[in-house]
Amino acid sequence: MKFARAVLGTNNVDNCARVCHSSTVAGLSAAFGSGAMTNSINEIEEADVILVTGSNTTEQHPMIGERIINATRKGAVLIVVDPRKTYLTNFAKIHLAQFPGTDIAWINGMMKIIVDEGLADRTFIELRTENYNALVNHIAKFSSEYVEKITGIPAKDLIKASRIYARAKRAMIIYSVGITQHITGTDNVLALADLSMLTAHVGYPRTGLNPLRGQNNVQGSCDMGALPNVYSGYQKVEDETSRKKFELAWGVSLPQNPGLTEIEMMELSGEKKLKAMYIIGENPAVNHPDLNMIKRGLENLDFLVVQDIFLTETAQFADVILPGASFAEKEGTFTNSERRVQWLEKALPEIGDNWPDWKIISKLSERMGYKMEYSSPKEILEEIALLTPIYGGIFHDRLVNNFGLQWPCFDRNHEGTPFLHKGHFTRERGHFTPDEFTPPAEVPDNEYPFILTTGRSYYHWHAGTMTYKSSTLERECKYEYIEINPQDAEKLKIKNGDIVKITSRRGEVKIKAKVTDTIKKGVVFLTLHVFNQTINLLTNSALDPKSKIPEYKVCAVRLEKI
Ligand SMILES: Nc1nc2c(c(=O)[nH]1)N[C@H]1C(S)=C(S)[C@@H](COP(=O)(O)OP(=O)(O)OC[C@H]3O[C@@H](n4cnc5c(=O)[nH]c(N)nc54)[C@H](O)[C@@H]3O)O[C@H]1N2
Ligand SMILES: Nc1nc2c(c(=O)[nH]1)N[C@H]1C(S)=C(S)[C@@H](COP(=O)(O)OP(=O)(O)OC[C@H]3O[C@@H](n4cnc5c(=O)[nH]c(N)nc54)[C@H](O)[C@@H]3O)O[C@H]1N2
Ligand SMILES: [Mo]
Repeated sequence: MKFARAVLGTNNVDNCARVCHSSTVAGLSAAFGSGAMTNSINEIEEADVILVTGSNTTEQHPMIGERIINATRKGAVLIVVDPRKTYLTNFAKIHLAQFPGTDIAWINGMMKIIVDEGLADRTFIELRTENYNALVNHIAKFSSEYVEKITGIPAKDLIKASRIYARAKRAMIIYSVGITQHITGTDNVLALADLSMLTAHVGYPRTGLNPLRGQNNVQGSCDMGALPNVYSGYQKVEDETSRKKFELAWGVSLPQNPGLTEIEMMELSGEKKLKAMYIIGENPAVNHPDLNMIKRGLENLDFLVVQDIFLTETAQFADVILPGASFAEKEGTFTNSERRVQWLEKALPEIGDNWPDWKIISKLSERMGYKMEYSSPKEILEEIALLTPIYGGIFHDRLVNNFGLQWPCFDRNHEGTPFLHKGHFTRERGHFTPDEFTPPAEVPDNEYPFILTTGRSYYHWHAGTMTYKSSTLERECKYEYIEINPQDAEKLKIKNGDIVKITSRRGEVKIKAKVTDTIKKGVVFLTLHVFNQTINLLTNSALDPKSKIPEYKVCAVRLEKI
């Protein structure tokens, strides 16, 4: 039953809840009481200032990237904080290039400048927040010079960016997994939340904190409780009233303690302490950190079920493979980054023996002795509305032939919510959380002198399970590269196109070099879609203790030309 709870109503179940934005859910929930994009996507074009950090928006969220560019054409000032010169930096007034893993330092530094220069919004702080004094005491040591030493961001640029952000009437922060995939992921998010509250840049239209979610239905998966500590709508497993409600509705008794996250499960399985796993719509054998550890975990299971639309690398470890139907072969809802629940019609008949995920799960449950008698996703949505206050007014007939509804949408008469925290936060007062700067789990040393940061490119999707099948994409992008700064390349005598061996404490990978000044000196960048190679042999599975997100964005490596 616990598993069924995790996937009810999600159309394309994915693990993104854990690997991309668990820190967002933990961080924003602690600060505001709700962990989601506070504004709507269309509001971006009307902002006065946009601060983008840890998001390569034009490549990874192109529709949103376009709106940011449109905003700058209408006069908005853009600030980009990213270790790489992303395409967006062409439109930015300021680009701050920090070392990966140093975000808390520059955010605390900005807050100190804002407080020292009297740019904090005292009325907002007084009326809507708590714990301000603790924050002010804590940030005192983050002088711009100290921050420059940690981050590599010139003090004068940080001061300039702080003034622009604080003085704006309507300022938005946009971030993605460059912020969350760190051992301090939750603290990074909390620091951004503090920055937005300090300047009253949250709780209004065109003004807020906006995590861009990854997979097409990751927001929906989180909303439906595909996290080990909550039921749908972020109702806590540990909260007795919530639990009793679900027990009553489902006629079973439910566990009182939160479950485990995926990396924790893999580690336990590696130690032979976990016996079976059921993996739906994800491919950990390629996409997850420290792959030798992950493979040990998969191999040591007594029983593994994989449910996917393709025969993945992970499926090679499976005892049973269940063929799911793709998005086009089924109907149901997707919830996007701006909390918008949209209905998708079925476009194709089911191919071969494929079944929609909800049907496979229901039938499996029945065979295991618990009847799940849903006739369609429409009916599942009715159960969601019944048990999930923020989805309380979301029904099939309200979603068809329109653009859907944005939660919270409490009842049938509720129109949905374009922006969050109007008048008050979900938790009444916004909570300032002083955050300590902690270096990444692995920092460069003599043996491994470079910081490796990983991410994606425009052309492919993670392991390429789906995109490697497209000849157009193959034509556009034949190779992936490791990006190296020209000064570093010169020292190592590496030229464009040379094959480079990259070694970390966990593994090695060989790949072509791209010498480019879009990357900061001392830092190298790899995408995770390298055909026939698994770059996650290199990455570190160190976890954020608060959200259990792995530190994909920083590990230490050595480079050799071969
Ligand atoms: N084409 C394509 N689009 C995708 C995907 C895909 O695979 N292909 N995947 C989807 C998914 S699941 C996700 S989660 C999103 C991710 O979307 P993004 O987060 O935009 O993608 P990434 O490339 O992982 O990293 C974003 C940026 O973080 C920067 N960065 C690296 N280290 C740090 C750091 O320490 N601090 C900060 N502030 N920034 C840092 C990188 O330089 C990069 O520009 O993309 C989604 N969209
Ligand atoms: N080094 C490094 N590693 C990373 C990251 C990084 O930045 N750096 N980012 C991490 C992030 S943010 C993410 S989200 C993960 C992505 O990791 P995964 O979620 O493992 O990535 P995908 O390759 O998108 O896998 C999705 C799987 O779902 C299947 N699928 C698609 N539609 C359906 C469906 O309707 N039903 C079923 N049953 N299956 C379906 C696809 O065939 C595919 O095998 O990678 C993480 N790994
Ligand atoms: Mo993601």
